[in-house]
Amino acid sequence: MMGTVNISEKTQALIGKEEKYGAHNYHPLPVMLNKGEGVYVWDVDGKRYYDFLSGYSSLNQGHRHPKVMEAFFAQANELTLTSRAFHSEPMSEFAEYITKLFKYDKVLPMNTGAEAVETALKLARRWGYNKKGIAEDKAKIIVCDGNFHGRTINIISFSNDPESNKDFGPYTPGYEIIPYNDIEALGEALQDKNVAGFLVEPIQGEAGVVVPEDGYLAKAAAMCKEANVLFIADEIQSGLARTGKMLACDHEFVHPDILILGKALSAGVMPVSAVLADDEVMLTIQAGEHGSTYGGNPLGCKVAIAALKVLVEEDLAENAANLGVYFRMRMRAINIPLVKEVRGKGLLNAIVIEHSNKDAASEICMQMMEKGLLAKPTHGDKIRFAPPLVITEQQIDECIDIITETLRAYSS
Ligand code: IF1
Repeated sequence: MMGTVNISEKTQALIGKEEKYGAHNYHPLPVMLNKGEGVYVWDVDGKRYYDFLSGYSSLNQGHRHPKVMEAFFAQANELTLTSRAFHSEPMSEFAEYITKLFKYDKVLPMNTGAEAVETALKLARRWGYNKKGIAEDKAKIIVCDGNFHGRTINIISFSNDPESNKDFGPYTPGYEIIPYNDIEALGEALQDKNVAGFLVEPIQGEAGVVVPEDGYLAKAAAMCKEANVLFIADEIQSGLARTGKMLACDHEFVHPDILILGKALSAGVMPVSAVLADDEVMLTIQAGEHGSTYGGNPLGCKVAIAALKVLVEEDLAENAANLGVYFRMRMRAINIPLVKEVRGKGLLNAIVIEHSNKDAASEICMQMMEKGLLAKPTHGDKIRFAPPLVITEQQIDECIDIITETLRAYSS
């Protein structure tokens, strides 16, 4: 059942303004925020909410983490952008810090996740031609159905979600879609000698937090090695402590040939993304062959160093692992038909809603909003729960009570 959600005059007026002057490429919850701190956000009427979306896993360190903000303001007062036409001290520091942390020879910094994915695909193709000897323009990249890697025309060319790619054609060639979590299908696809890379999300976020079976990533990585194909991990959403390890690949001791990071790499402060690889791959791109105006800017580099240090020093992966087990246990204990499945790893979780009303997940999110918790449905019947990783047990208990109360009320 749908209770009426009361929206203040102030919020309505501001929503009206955004609708009038802003593109309609999103359908946000009817909440108007103007402050964030830690696990909380506040609306224009001063109401406090738990943020259970975390900017789609960009705010792993929480809103405005003090150490990240300190780094931001300190650098903002010195130098924000040089372009890569000139060296900058923060870029040198960032390059050393992140490559040593993730054990790669080099990093190529970009801004958005999609730009980093595009960079990884260009590197894979370059490596395919220059190192593997694939004939010009014949390189193929294998991807999985249900993938989400960004919104550029090239990336949506290999999406199988009509919402992402309908009426944006013609599409870029050179991609093959195989079923996710299907090692036989990967084995088949790897027979093709023109395959340069396999691009995969260790856990599919947008598809509704789809966790592959144990061993899938390790087997896939081994098969790629055997077939002389680059294993490319898109850890933009699953990485950076979100799933209970620094990288989701760490759960299976997989070291990707190309690692793609974004989102929480800058703790929700500004766009910073990065591609990491060893020299054999990374040096197939030489001076003037790729870049970006803001890629590797001094401000983003200092923010990213601080953001990564927070993850390490506060051991947020450990907190995500422990509270994730607790969260899924409590969710499963609700045990009502409305909740068909509870799935996830660390603090990247989702429930699958089973109800005759197709808007049930949305209505449940509206009612959780009323009770002070913000979450969004994904792909209709799933609700993703991804709080900042700094959340405490006491806070998550309060959130579980809100979720449980809402689900039980909706069920009755
Ligand atoms: C939207 C989804 C999540 C990502 C992975 C690359 C990117 C993303 C695994 C691109 C971005 C964002 C984009 C945002 C909503 C959100 C999202 F619903 F779109 F799919 F999280 F699941 N790889 N995901 O999750 O990074 O260019 O956005 O920085 O476009 O609506 P970006």
